[in-house]
Amino acid sequence: MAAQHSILLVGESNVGKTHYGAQFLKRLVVQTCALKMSGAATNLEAFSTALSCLTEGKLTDHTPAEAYVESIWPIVDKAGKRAELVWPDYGGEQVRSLVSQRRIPVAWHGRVLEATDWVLFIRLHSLRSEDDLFSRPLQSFAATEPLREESAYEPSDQARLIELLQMLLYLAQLHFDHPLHKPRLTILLSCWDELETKELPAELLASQLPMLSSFVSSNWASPTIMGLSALERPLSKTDTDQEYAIRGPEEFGYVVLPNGERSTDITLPIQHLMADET
Ligand SMILES: Nc1nc2c(ncn2[C@@H]2O[C@H](COP(=O)(O)OP(=O)(O)OP(=O)(O)O)[C@@H](O)[C@H]2O)c(=O)[nH]1
Ligand SMILES: [Mg+2]
Repeated sequence: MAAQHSILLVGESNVGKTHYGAQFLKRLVVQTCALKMSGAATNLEAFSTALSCLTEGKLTDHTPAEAYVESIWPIVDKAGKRAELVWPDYGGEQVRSLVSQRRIPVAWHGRVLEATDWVLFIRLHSLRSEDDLFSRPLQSFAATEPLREESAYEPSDQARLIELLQMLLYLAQLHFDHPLHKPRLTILLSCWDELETKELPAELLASQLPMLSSFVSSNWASPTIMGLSALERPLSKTDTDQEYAIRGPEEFGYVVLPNGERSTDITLPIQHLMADET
C-alpha cells in the first residue's frame, strides 16, 4: 500500500501555488527529478491549463476565489518508495478569510485533520514590513497620535500568518506541550528570484519575520525552511518568453535548500517529506 501524503498547501492569494503545482507536475511527467509519476494522475485540469500557458512562456490566471480542487498524483521516489500526493489548488482568498472571519468552513476542517504534512507558502516580496514592536523601540509608539476611530485595527502581515498557524493547530487539536513532530511543517519562501538575496532561507525568514520565525522554531521539532522559485523569473500574461517556449518550462525553476545550496529539482521539498517518514 502506498502511503498517502495529503499535503495541506497553505498560501494566500498570489503567492505562487498554481504555478508551483504546474511546474511540479511537469517535472513528474518528464521524469528528471527525485520524484517520478508512477501511475495515472487525476483531476489535472487546474494544472494543465497553467502548463499550457507556461509552455507558451506565459503566466496563467489567478485561481477563482471559490475554487477548490484536489489533484491526485501517484509518485515514487528514487528508493522505490511510493506515495499518493494529494495536491490542492484553490483561490488563496479562502486562506485570508479563514483568519479575517475567524470561521472555518467544514471542508477546510476536514482537510486540516487529514493532512500529513503542512506546506506554507510565504512570498516575502509582497508582504508589508511595517513598523511594529520588533522593529522600533516601544517609546516611539507611545509618542504617536492616538488611533483615530475610523482607522480600524488591522494586524500586520506577520501577525496574520501566525494567527493562521494558530488556527490550524487548534483545528488539528494539537497542543504545544512538546515541540511538534507531526504534522511536519515546511515553509517555502516563494518567488525567491524576486528577493535577490544570498542569505539562507531560515536566516532571511528570521530577519524579515522574526516573530513568525520564533513561533515556528519554538513549536515545531524540526521545521524546514526553503526558498522556491517555481518560474525562475517573472513572466507576463500577454508576452511570450521565447526561451521558455523554446526550451520548455521544465528547464526553469529552482529551490534553495536549508544549507543555501541551489537545486533545479523543485520536487525536493516534497521528497524531503517522504524521506523523513518514520
Ligand atoms: N518572479 C516570479 N514570479 C512568480 C513565480 N511564481 C509565481 N510568480 C508570480 O506570482 C503570481 C501568482 O502566482 P500564482 O501561482 O497564480 O499564485 P496563487 O498562489 O495560485 O494565487 P491564487 O490563485 O490567487 O490563490 C504569478 O502571476 C506570477 O506573476 C516565481 O517563481 N518567480
Ligand atoms: Mg492559483
